[in-house]
Amino acid sequence: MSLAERLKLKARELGAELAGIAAASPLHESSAYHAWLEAGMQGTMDYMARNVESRDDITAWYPEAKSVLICGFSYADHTGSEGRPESGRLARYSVLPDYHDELKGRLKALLEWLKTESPRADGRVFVDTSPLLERLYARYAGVGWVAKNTMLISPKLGSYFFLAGLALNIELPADEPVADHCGSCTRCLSACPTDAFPRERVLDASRCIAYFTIEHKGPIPEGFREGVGDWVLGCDVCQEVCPFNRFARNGRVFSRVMETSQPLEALAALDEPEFKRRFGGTPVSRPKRRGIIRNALLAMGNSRDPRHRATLERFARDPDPVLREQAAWSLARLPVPTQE
Ligand code: B12
Ligand code: SF4
Ligand code: SF4
Repeated sequence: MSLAERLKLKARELGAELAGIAAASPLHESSAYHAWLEAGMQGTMDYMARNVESRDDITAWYPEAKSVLICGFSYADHTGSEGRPESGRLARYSVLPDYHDELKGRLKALLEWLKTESPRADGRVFVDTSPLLERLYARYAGVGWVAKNTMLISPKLGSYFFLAGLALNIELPADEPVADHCGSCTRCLSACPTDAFPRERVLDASRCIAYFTIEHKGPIPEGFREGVGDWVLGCDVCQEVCPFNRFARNGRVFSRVMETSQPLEALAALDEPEFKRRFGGTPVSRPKRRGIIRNALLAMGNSRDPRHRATLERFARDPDPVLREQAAWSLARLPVPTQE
């Protein structure tokens, strides 16, 4: 068996459902990324405009790179994420322990294994945060196709998987890219609650619920609040409607540590130590307690449930202007109380 085949096999042994190899060449689709930045679709995610030169050329990040191994790790969980009364929803990826450290550890172990198999081999691990267009390298590695909802979809596994990889200083044979299977389907484009796809394969992140609830620090712009619905962290709508997610399989690396449905009153009542205890070490901690409370107050308004009145009234007097304003907006959406 060739070194490339053994490497992919080892990746599977270490928990990856998918593994493929691409050449470490500059990407052909870089103009799409530059157009995206110029249109301001990154919103307040300023880091997306940094290290521009390496996102579409991995050799600017790791000059010795000759090939790129990309792995896909499933986080599917068939218990789903249906909304419940008085509750908000968390995206599927967020109810697990944070994937960055876990996958970094596995990819490091893979690199160590490779070094023993091929002593001149070396490389760098990347998981999400490195300035690389991971989905496009994954496309060239034959892991899946870049779909109309911009997700990388595997015909065998759907899209509920994380990407992680190795930039390698050795040349390995590249896999064949996977054909585009979206066909005439447009379900994801029409299902998006905030109309975040100006066209297929382009996501205006500054309109996406995942961006608002995770990355955006200030008040969520009024025009989008209704669309955010009951999402408290992230959003899975454009994946839930995708027919390829019927092929999703439960992953071997991650198991959920909490429910996707979380009572809104309990979220709003969290103090800092309790927030850390419940959500520390999971993606839910990313927007911090303040972000989660802002999102929970918004979901309360969208629920129009009068049982949230007392909490919203309390936050309408909060010293934090973002929480105060959000609570006032949500209060105005509750039914007017009837006089006894
Ligand atoms: C910034 C970011 C976000 C932003 C912006 C998302 C976006 N679509 O750009 C926000 C916060 C909104 C976000 C949301 C989510 N994210 Co995110 N995110 C990232 C991050 C860090 C960078 C993405 C990026 O570079 N965006 C810039 C745009 C321009 O790039 P792009 O979407 O890849 O777009 C390219 C294609 O559209 C392509 N293209 C355009 N037209 C055409 C035409 C053809 C024919 C082809 C082939 C290509 C093509 O060119 C573009 C640029 O080169 C990556 C990790 C990484 N380092 O890559 C994770 C990543 C993309 N996110 C991930 C996940 C899981 C999510 C969420 C599902 C989380 C959630 N449940 O809330 C959502 C999904 C939203 C969605 N539909 O994409 C995973 C996706 C795994 C997968 N199977 O695809 C990644 C890869 C993280 C990881 N390592 O696992 N995310
Ligand atoms: S994650 Fe949600 S808000 Fe973002 S593009 Fe997909 S459906 Fe739209
Ligand atoms: S819902 Fe349809 S168009 Fe959207 S990504 Fe899935 S197959 Fe492609």
